[in-house]
Amino acid sequence: MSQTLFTNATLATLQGESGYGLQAQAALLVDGERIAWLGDAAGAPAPDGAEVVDCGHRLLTPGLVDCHTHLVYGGDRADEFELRLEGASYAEIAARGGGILSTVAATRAASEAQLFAAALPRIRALLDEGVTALEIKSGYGLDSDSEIKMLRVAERLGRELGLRLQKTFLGAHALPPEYEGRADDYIDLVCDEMLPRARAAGLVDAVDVFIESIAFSRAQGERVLERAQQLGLPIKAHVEQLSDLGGAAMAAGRGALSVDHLEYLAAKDVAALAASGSVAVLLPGAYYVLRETQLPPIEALREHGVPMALATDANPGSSPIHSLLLIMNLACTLFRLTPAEALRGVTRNAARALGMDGEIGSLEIGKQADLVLWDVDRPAMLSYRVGVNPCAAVMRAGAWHKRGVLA
Ligand code: DI6
Ligand code: FE
Repeated sequence: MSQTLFTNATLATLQGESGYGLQAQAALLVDGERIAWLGDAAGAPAPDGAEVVDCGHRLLTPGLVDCHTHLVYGGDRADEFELRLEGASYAEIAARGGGILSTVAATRAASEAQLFAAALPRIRALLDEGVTALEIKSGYGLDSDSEIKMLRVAERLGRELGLRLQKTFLGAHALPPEYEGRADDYIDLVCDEMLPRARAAGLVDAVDVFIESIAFSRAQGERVLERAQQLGLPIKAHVEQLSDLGGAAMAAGRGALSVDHLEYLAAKDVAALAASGSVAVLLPGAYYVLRETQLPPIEALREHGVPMALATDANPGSSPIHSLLLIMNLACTLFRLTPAEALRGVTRNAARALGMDGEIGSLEIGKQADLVLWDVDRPAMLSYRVGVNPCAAVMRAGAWHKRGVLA
């Protein structure tokens, strides 16, 4: 088994409950797929045959985790972007059959090969900035075959790129046109046919729902989550993005891995989140693109100790963003997260939002060796700049995927 010793590194371990878990003049040993040792460089083991990498005081962090994406879809929504600039709102466009539904039409029409080819450059953009694990949702198919098609594409992306990937079934993302006026019937279809079929095909790692005025009610969302739990699947939910329907407290009360968006989360529900252990996944990209002005209750989340994660929400409508570094900057600039909270949000807490924190998300002995070496000397540099990619080298499960400055 191959061994790699990183020496002369500045580690952001993300150990502990807050901060970076910084260790200067440190070393880290990878043995096979795992982290075998880390600590003061002076005391580092020097196994025979290990490749030694002198990091030159650069920053070494866990691989980044993008815990909420809609990366697989057909078409694009550049035209809608123009319409919004002419004054139409996201909700108006959705009500006219545009928005999510235009992506549904394009996704249904696309072949698996076309969806795969379209998703590849998007996912590559993420990987190029140090993402080593991610989540991909369905939700633009809205019938059994098309949802399964999307999930198969996600599965193939993970397999061919050698990524740790969570496939999330989001059949209840929007009401398909053929069910207009019959939302409860569609929820029956999701619960009785779509979800069980996708699961039987081995394509579902978690289940999500969109609880919102332009999507499904809290009661409808809860039916889907209940069914998911009957099938033994972890749950999560899009909640309180455009209005407060009380979805976060409901989903958290059922033990959701995460509740996502949260701009309209009521102060009274923050305590419920804290008690549940669900991760609050913040999506500042959608907030930015939609020019939202209602801020999520960051201070209350912080005070109650609710773990906050960040994700791209990469999707063709509300967040055509494929840069987790930009998301970190937006979270600091728009949501006033600290750079330490931002880094924790795309590593440790994002891993927790996927239920994978036992394996990835921090630099700890025994965890999978998903590592990024950055061409910077301090972690705040990652959130501070926009448009420079300092990702110098990436290791996933002990194997090199990018060598940059080390080539
Ligand atoms: N909230 C979002 O921000 C995305 N989905 C969701 O439930 C938007 C999806 C889209 O506009 O295509
Ligand atoms: Fe989303």
